[in-house]
Amino acid sequence: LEPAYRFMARVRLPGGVLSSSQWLKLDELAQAYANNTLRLTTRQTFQFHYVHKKNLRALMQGLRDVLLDTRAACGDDARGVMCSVNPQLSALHAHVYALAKQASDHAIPKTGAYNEIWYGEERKPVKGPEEPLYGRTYMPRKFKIGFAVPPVNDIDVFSQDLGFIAISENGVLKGFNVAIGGGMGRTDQAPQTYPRLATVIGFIDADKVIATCDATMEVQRDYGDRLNRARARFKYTVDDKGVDWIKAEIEQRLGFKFKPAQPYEFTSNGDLIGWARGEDGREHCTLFIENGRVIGRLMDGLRELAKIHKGTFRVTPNQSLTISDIDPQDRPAIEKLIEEYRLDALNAGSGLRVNSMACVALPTCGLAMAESERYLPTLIGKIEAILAEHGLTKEPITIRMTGCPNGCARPYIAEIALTGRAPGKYNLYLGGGFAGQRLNKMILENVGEEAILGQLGTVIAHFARERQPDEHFGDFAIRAGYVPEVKEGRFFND
Ligand code: SRM
Ligand code: SF4
Repeated sequence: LEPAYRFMARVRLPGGVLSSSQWLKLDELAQAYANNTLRLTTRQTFQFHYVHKKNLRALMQGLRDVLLDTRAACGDDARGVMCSVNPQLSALHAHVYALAKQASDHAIPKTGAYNEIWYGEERKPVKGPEEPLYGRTYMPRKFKIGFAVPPVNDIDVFSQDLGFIAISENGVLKGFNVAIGGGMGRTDQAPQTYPRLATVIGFIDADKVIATCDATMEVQRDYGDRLNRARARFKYTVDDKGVDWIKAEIEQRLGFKFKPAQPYEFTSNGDLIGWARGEDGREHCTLFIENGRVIGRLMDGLRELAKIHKGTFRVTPNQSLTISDIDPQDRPAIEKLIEEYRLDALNAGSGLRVNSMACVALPTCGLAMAESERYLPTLIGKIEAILAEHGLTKEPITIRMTGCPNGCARPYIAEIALTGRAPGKYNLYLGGGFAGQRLNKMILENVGEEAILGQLGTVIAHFARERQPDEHFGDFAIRAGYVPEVKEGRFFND
């Protein structure tokens, strides 16, 4: 007899793209082996919760039936590769997504151990090194790669260890600006840990993506801190060694130099909610799924939708879902189900709610110190009342909450952020960039709801009175002097 161990399982799903049959299988597995919900994550994939140890193998084998697995979804390796969801740019998106998928397939560990453990396969003889990139010791820590397609920075490219910013001309991909050393995680009371936005170091042609992944990961593999896990992420290697040194080391391994970075512009890091038509005439509908929780009516409706939908689904980097690639003649049937199950009930929510994200936190996350997913919707309701008083209900403002400082909902780039310190207590941050281009800064430490609403009430009233045309809330918080601008991650705790 042993304790009834229960697990979280995270699927690997590059770019968040899946088919209807995959959706139906995930739904079936959630009912059979998890807690009857699916959780869309901030890195465009699915998590199952409360999977009993005795059911883990069956879950993994069920995933295999639809060509899915959980390889490298966790661990000291290249994690789930992200890719912008921008249905309006069909051809460009398809090209960038194909590269993201290729990068994911290339960068995951090659070990046969996964198949032996989960599928019961016999060990196969391996010619040459089993892990050409990872060797016997893997990476010092997790390593995150993402592809953004401007003008939408939905993947928060500056939070990735290695980010690729697509540069295109007339809808045709030219190549990528490369950004290195982003990351969110920090620890309270440990100023040597901090969030950092990735630095753009140059431009590469599209056919150099895989080589750039290899060279950059090798540099982190060889120089990352293997003694102190709290400082083992690439962002600290970049700051400790210096951007120029790291760039030169990557170039040396690549055998060529980066070209100068090309101009680009990001206008938001949110999702394009609602219906959109791609340049190829196909339709896409993005549903705002609050904090990624697919449960009850939503789960039932999406199951029925997957039974008739011939295109794909795309999990967005903001924990929402796009029903993609709909033939215009199939749109009425999809609309009927959306209406019947009220799948888009929250699409018309306030500008704050549709730009919100919360990590899982309690009750399943062992690192949580405060509520997040289960509390943010209520807190938003209270902030919405303040916004309504000032006629700001539709104002798009990003708000993100996490149950601890690890930053799973990428809080340190939100215009308003809360990270948990203890039950009911949070740090409050203001001043992040609306397009994910600037870190925020703590304004209140370890406070409860009353203090949070009091502070936000003051800033929102001031914003309503004195904002400049088109000025975003985060920009205003800095201009009005509530928080100083954080220009570099290493100054985040100053
Ligand atoms: Fe995360 C650990 C959930 C995205 C930074 N994260 C965890 C664990 C596995 C807790 C644990 O280690 O015991 C959480 C599981 C909770 C649960 O009950 O399900 C967890 N992280 C999540 C998800 C599900 C949040 C969500 O609500 O969507 C996201 C799953 C992503 C995925 O599909 O792969 C998730 N985690 C992130 C992100 C955002 C991102 O990658 O874009 C970050 C910040 C970016 C970064 O890595 O810098 C993030 N998670 C962390 C960290 C801090 C890492 C660090 O450098 O300090 C930890 C703790 C750790 O690794 O030691 C962590
Ligand atoms: Fe858990 Fe903290 Fe990540 Fe939230 S931010 S899921 S509380 S590790």
